[in-house]
Amino acid sequence: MQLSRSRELMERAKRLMPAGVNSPVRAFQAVGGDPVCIAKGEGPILTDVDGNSYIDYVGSWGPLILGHCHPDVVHRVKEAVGQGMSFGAPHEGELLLAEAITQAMPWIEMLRFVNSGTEAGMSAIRLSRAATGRNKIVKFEGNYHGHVDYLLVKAGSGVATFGLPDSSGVPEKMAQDTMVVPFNHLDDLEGLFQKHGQDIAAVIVEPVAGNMGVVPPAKGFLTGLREVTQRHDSLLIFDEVMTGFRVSSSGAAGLYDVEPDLVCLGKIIGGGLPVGAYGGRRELMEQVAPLGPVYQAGTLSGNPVAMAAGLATMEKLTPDLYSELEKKSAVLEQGIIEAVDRCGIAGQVNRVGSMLSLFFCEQPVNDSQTAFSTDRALYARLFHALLRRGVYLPPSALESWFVSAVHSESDIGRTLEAFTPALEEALSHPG
Ligand code: HOZ
Repeated sequence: MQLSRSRELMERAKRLMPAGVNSPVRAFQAVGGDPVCIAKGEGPILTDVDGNSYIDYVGSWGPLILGHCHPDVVHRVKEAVGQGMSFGAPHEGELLLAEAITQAMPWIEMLRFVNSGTEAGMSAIRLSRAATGRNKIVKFEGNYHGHVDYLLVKAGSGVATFGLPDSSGVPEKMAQDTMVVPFNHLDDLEGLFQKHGQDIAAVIVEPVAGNMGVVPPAKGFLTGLREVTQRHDSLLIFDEVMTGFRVSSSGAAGLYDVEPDLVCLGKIIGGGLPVGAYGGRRELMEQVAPLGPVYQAGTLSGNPVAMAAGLATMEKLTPDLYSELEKKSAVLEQGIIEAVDRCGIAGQVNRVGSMLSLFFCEQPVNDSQTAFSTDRALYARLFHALLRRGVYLPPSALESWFVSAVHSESDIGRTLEAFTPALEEALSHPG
């Protein structure tokens, strides 16, 4: 495999950007080696600057449910660019996307567009504190809600990948109102509420955890969260940045039939361009400036090009698309389970719709403790063995894989053909 151009570009990039990247997990440190530098994406395929092609299961970390460069999305983006890159003023595109989102998720009566999932989480927390007059928030171990100071506590994604329990540079004071409990352990949450219930503004959760690998909610966990928060007049915030329009046409809230008070969105609603949103019940959202006292703003918020990409993507999300995604993701899951069995090792595939991940361990993975104690070195070797065979997985065992609508049967078939030899290779060169 020729990677000389990738290596040359990464060497130059490392002098100018930390590890040569603009988001930590991309640096491949969790799997070793240097990242491949991407030249283009088309459908389910990524091509690097040396001309190597890969079947892509990262999908830009979730937004690309329609694959790379879907012609209709590209067309609408081009059209929007021709009308102006940014207005800093209201325009029809943001209204149309807001209508599409609120129709699909009726528990979002009003919303505000922002530019990233981090901003969405940060703003939803601010609003929950203002609305309840309380300061404390509860998050779950291994859940990731962006890189705002007080949410970088026992977080997932890169924070977990690099074993940083809390980020340096976050003053203790900033995190003192953040309380953390294990994901899927309702009893611990109950205990916390017994003690601090009257001080807790909100519980924020990834309803399907996707930043410690994929960890589905245990039966009754989400309804339990709803019940406990309601009983204590605290708010329930679903961080659906990853799951929104991914696990179903109405996200995890729709899939599990639990209505949160506030929802954070991102990824798919921007169709591959930078967009986030937070929204929920009208009386809560009416507290956001300028209607209410909760300040939050952004020069590029509701950007017309990003709104066009998001809307073009949303328009393609039909029931058929979700049932096709489910079918192919199930085939992929089954094929991986068979490959793992064939190799005589222990592995678990966790999957919700088109989000999945593979953990090398004996026991079911249902919280951060089980997710963090799997054989990540084996995952790293499998990652490289598959990369050499033209399959691009997330470069960390603690991230979700994403199947897109344009992965064909043959893409899934080629992936599975590569899987057993790749796993055998990974197992034959331990350490
Ligand atoms: N934290 C993101 C995935 N969980 C990674 C984003 C990126 O590296 O682009």
